[in-house]
Amino acid sequence: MFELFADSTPNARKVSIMLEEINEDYKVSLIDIDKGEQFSEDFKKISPFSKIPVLKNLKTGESYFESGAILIYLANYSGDFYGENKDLTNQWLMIQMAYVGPMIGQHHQFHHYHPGKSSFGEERYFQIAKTIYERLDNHLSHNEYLAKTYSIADIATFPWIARHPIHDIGLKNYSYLTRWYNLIKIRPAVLKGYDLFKKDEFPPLV
Ligand SMILES: N[C@@H](CCC(=O)N[C@@H](CS)C(=O)NCC(=O)O)C(=O)O
Repeated sequence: MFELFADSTPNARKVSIMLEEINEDYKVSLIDIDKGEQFSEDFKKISPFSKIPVLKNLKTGESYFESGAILIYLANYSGDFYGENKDLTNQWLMIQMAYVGPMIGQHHQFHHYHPGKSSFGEERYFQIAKTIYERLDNHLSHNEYLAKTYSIADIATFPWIARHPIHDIGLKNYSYLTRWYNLIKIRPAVLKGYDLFKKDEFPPLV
């Protein structure tokens, strides 16, 4: 049994999707980041940088921060979804953690949440997000999944691409990335994990 400290964000959905994929029981505790709940002293004890998600193993009392580290922990814990080749999975997981998430996150800030503040920021991160779509599309033109078989690398990347309506890049123009997105979007565990607060939230259609 696990407790997931989360809000409705892509980084949190990585973990709820993985927990559904490995069929683990979990409860979700809301840390409302719009209200600044991530900065409470109690939460800082389990999340030194005041970030969600955090996962707590209620049997051992151990807690884990950083979504990529949590996915690796759960893959090792369950013996599943590390893919056929761990080294390859790690590479695609790390590019998500170090680049895809942070860059698309900046694109969300400049393009969607705070437009008009910086044309430099808007243009820079729009171009970077577009390049990410192009590179993923190219890789997926000759690979079914990011690391050959469905793995934590796909689970980490999917919730970021699922925010495609606010990216305004046009996911439908990237046919291989769309094929991959649609393949993952219909997995029962993905549908359940995506709706982590049971508010009838679905991955958006392309
Ligand atoms: N690298 C971290 C990033 C976590 C992260 O940025 N979480 C965001 C929500 S998706 C957050 O907690 N934002 C609140 C804040 O920055 O104050 C991870 O993947 O776990």
